[in-house]
Amino acid sequence: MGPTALYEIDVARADNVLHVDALSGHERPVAKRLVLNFDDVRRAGHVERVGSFEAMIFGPKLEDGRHSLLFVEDNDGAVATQVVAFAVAPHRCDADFDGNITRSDLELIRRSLGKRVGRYDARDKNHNRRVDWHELRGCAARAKR
Ligand SMILES: [Ca+2]
Ligand SMILES: [Ca+2]
Repeated sequence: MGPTALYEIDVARADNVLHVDALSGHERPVAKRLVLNFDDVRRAGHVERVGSFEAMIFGPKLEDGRHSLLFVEDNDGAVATQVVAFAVAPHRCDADFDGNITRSDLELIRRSLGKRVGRYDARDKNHNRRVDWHELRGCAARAKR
């Protein structure tokens, strides 16, 4: 059995082979990036064991602006059920946490002008824990048209 790991994939530049009868060998594969190796998490002492996780889900947003990400492993009849929680910091300006900076993020930032926010809040581009016009201008410059 290989390591238990979490990868980010990007299908944008990969070839769609859904309706291809046979592969030619020249297809462009999905881009894949290692995000988290659970063996590293275990070696660091954050979990006692790493089994096979059955579920992964985003949990509630944390007060500091990060999102909780939960991994759940059932007991397989032998060991205790395990839930492992991580805190995921969003990309700056990605206020709706969808992986892109668009008009909807700018609208969320605009509606938050003047608000105090948590340390990792995506709306706080300049890390001063307050949403202001600097965020709106800076994030607008990064937004997709
Ligand atoms: Ca977004
Ligand atoms: Ca700020």
